[in-house]
Amino acid sequence: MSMYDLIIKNGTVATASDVFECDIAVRDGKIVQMGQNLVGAVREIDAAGKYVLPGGIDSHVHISQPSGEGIVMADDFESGSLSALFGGNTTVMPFCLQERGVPLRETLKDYHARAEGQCYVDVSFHLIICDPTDAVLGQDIPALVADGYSSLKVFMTYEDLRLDDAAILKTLDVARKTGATVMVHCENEDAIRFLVEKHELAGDVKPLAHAQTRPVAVEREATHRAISLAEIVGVPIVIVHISNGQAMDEVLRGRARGVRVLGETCPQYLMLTADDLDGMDWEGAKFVCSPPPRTKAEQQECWRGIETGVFDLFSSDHCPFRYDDPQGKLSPKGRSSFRHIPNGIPGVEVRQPILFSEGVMKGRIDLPRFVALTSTNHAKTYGLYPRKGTLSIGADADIAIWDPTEKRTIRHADLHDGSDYSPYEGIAVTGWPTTVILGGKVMVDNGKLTGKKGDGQYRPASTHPKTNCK
Ligand code: DUC
Ligand code: ZN
Ligand code: ZN
Repeated sequence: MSMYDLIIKNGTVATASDVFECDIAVRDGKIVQMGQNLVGAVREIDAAGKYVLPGGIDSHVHISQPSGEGIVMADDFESGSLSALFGGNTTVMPFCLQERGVPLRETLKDYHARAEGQCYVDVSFHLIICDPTDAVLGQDIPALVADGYSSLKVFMTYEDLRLDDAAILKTLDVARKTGATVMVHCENEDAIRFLVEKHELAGDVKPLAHAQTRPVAVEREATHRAISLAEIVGVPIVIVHISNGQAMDEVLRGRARGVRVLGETCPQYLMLTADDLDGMDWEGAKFVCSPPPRTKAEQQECWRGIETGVFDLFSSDHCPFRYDDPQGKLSPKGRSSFRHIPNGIPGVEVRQPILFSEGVMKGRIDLPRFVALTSTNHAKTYGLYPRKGTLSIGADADIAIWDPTEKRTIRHADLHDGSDYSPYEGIAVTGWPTTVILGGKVMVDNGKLTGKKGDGQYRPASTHPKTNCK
């Protein structure tokens, strides 16, 4: 009888701290041995010439989320998680959007029902809090945090989602008491509305106006305010999808004052610019997301943040809509003004290949930093570590085997999400996760799907440890 279910041999293994040559043995879904010349498995994978990394954790994805009248998100849990898997991920963290007047637990039940039996990767949920009533703050959130929903997202923009400062303070205070982690979308809604009205009055309704009405100052001011509110309450905070150097500077200033601020950025802020929103006809709608992509100079700033540690997290903010679809970017209302174009772009499958190619292969970051930014820090920040996010004895055998020589040009036709385009179409990358293992099961074997939907499981998140990411 074999001692192990699987041994991955001869690979170069990387964690967030080290790179070393070793074999990894797996039994009953867990890593049970790491060492030289391991033998005795039902199956062996020869990873010579490959990198063996923790499976990616994308802690910022939107799947099957209600998106406004007549608009339908392009991914359900089946397509969204399949796309994540082919991009080398083994866990995703989508959002459960609170509905006004509906108990959070009821809404969560709906999301679980939609995810159950459909997923190709493991799933853990964040809660979007848009109506923090006394009952929600006093009873629902504490009970849900204890049950494994330990991260909350709040918005400073979007008319129907935004919280005012008083509500943000109260939500942060509940997080302080319960050990929950709060993610904040930082854009000043009043400033945006002021600018939107001006553009519409002038008849300027094209997609590019989306970027012009959400300038850097809108994000910088809100970032400063969110960090100040966290400082006042005395609680850590995650600033999500940071797009520019001035918002990064607010993160650094907060840290210098002793506030525990984590920063996240996304591929769109490294690879796209506002000019992409200025496409012919309405093509610019394909790039409408918030905060918007900025300038080449701001891309360089974001690279600085990747390289120097301003950013702890690199997530996709995968929020897919179809382009050529009346329920997507080209809805009748979306065609009437930039203001109605659904915000969000797909990216869960290309997040890691883009950072690997542009970051590791071009020498901007090393492999441990890549692993930290794409996996380990997500697990640490959101209560999944050390079960997930690393390669160590006792951890889930969630592993991505990367071929650093694989060259691909990103084409939506080759991707697995439910959208009909990729904002990254035509970008050439070197390196791809060709084999992906979830809980010891080979889900993608040399580029071929071998797992099935339902192999991915729900994983509750804890509030501890709140380990420092860097
Ligand atoms: N902005 C968000 O706040 N969420 C999803 C997508 C986007 O562009
Ligand atoms: Zn957001
Ligand atoms: Zn988002």
